[in-house]
Amino acid sequence: MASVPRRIAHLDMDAFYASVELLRYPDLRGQAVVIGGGRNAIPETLPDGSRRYARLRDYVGRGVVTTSTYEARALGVFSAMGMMKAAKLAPDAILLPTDFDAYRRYSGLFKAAVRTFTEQIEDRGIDEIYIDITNIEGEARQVAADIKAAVNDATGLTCSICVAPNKLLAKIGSELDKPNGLTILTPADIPLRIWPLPARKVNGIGPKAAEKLAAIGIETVAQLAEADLALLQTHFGRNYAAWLVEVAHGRDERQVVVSSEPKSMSRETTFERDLHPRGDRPVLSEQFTKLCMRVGEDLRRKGYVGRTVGIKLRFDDFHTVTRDLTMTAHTADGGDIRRGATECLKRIPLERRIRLLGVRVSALMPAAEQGDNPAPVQEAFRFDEDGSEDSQVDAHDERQEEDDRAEPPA
Ligand code: DCP
Ligand code: MG
Repeated sequence: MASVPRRIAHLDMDAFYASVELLRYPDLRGQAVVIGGGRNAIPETLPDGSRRYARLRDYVGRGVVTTSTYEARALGVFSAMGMMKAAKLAPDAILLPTDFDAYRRYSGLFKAAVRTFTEQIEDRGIDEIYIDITNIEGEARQVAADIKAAVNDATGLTCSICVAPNKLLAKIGSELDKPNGLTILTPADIPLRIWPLPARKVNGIGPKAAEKLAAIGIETVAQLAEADLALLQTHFGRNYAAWLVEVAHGRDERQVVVSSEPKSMSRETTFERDLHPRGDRPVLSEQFTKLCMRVGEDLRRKGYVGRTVGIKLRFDDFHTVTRDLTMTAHTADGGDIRRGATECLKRIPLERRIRLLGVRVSALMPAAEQGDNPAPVQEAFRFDEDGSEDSQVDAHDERQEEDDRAEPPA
């Protein structure tokens, strides 16, 4: 029984961080602009209202380019390039600082715009998603055009979309006509549009694999498609070799994995040795602060704020106690989290050595949906009272929320 062919779209925002900055500084449109400076790259507003921007040539330091406008790319300046090297190629390019909060906000806006079409969305990071548009009425080209228009209405930004039979081809395709691309790939397009590409354009063929392929004379996807399976197996093992052959023919059965909103984010630490609540106070205090700060970073990185703070303590007898506190406002600030967590801690009698300490923030919502709520204020932490003795304790963190960046081959 033949199933309906799938229509999978990959959407990737164009020069994302740079494009968000251009919304704020429209006078920079058409210019070579590089994102990646620190505070000293903040533009200065002059008395006449005009702005003075930092130039790449004046940059000193070890920073790297986060992204650049297409005008800067034309001069050879790309993501991850050292800023000093970039300055040699494009000394007149304008340098702006990064503002992750703004990028996260726009990320939330474009994703919300796509969600008005379908919930079948797989989040792949701040500026890209897969969308299963199989069940959306209309020609693929029209659906993609409608999505692009909705994204532009919501954000003022352009994106590139490819619609293909699977995720593999859609991902490769969204880069083919950047910026502002709208690409349709069918199986018939594979020889013409996919095979001429360098093998490393395939998501899952990293720099190392590309290098190994080159060493056996395989530079393009076409050459990979023609390669002898036995040869690939000797160099890459059975699984990866089989996967290479599949992708070279544009085959990929992976589903769009609809990302569910996380319910909570947490960090916890099991100590190398059980810690005494008073004798080891400085270490406990330090670890406690670290966990709170990390959870705050996790929340900010993923674009969430949370309202309920919880802690978990496991004692040396493995007895585990948790306490929760709901705060007056949502936050992603490590200091706020620590104040909330401190209140929780006060409600646990500390009579035994501590084996594990964990901090969790729940009742999450996307930071993009947060209004201008004031941050909650609470009191100080009781491990903090005094103590300067040092203690050799190595802790390891267990990330409970996993990154999903890599696309695992086969
Ligand atoms: N980014 C980063 N470090 C990198 C690459 C990218 O911090 N090495 C950030 C900045 C980008 C954003 O992630 O704006 C999205 O990455 P993309 O690879 O999609 O790059 P752009 O959106 O900037 O450009 P393109 O138009 O090629 O998609
Ligand atoms: Mg992009």
